[in-house]
Amino acid sequence: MKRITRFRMIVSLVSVILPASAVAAAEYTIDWHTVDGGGRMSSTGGDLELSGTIGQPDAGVMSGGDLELVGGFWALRPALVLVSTEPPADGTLPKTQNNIIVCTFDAPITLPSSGDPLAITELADPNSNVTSSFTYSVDPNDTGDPTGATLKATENGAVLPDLTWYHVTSAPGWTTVTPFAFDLCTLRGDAYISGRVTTSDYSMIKAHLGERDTDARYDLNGSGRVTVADYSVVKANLGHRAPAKP
Ligand SMILES: [Ca+2]
Repeated sequence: MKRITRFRMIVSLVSVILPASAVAAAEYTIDWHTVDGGGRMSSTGGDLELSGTIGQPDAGVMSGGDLELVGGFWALRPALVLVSTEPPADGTLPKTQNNIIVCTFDAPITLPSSGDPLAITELADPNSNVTSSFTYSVDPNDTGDPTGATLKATENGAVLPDLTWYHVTSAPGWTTVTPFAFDLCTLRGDAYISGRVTTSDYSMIKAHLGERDTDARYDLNGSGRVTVADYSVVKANLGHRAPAKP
């Protein structure tokens, strides 16, 4: 009797495994696998400690190309981490309209299913809110990042007053990223991120005259193209400095 039962079990297992192998061979292959009996510590007593979870199969995140597998009872998808911003923290937004904020993460991002990914307020007035004054997009191309790990926030026209500090944070609803915060100041004409508008900002424009790039920092009037008209933004704001942070 026992032999028959065991035989039936083997037949059942083979019948489950074969179709799966056929499917895997069609498009994907699994080069190796393990079935582990435990992992993760959880129990201690005196000098003894027991680490174990029954049926814990390979906790962790595995990835290859565009595919990712999160396995095991204990596995959690690690929150993405902000790697850099453009402008950098405490940098300046130089345009008269359509300023751009770019946030680059350590892996491809997914925007929240509802609501904006960032929350933006005036630094001096936490109750203010200009979040909806920006359009947010995952930006796989404009910044030259093919992985989709960048968020681009584009000011909708001319909204932000000049010489004003803003506080930028991840929105509470954007739970797939590690919370972050940084500050920026509007300073029209500061093509060089020097914190002051000087004649050297002219040369930045001159070096890029004629380029069409909506993200360009030296497109100071936010027209989408660098032209001699951008000189006038420098001229109109010469000598301006970013004010001290509130
Ligand atoms: Ca322009």
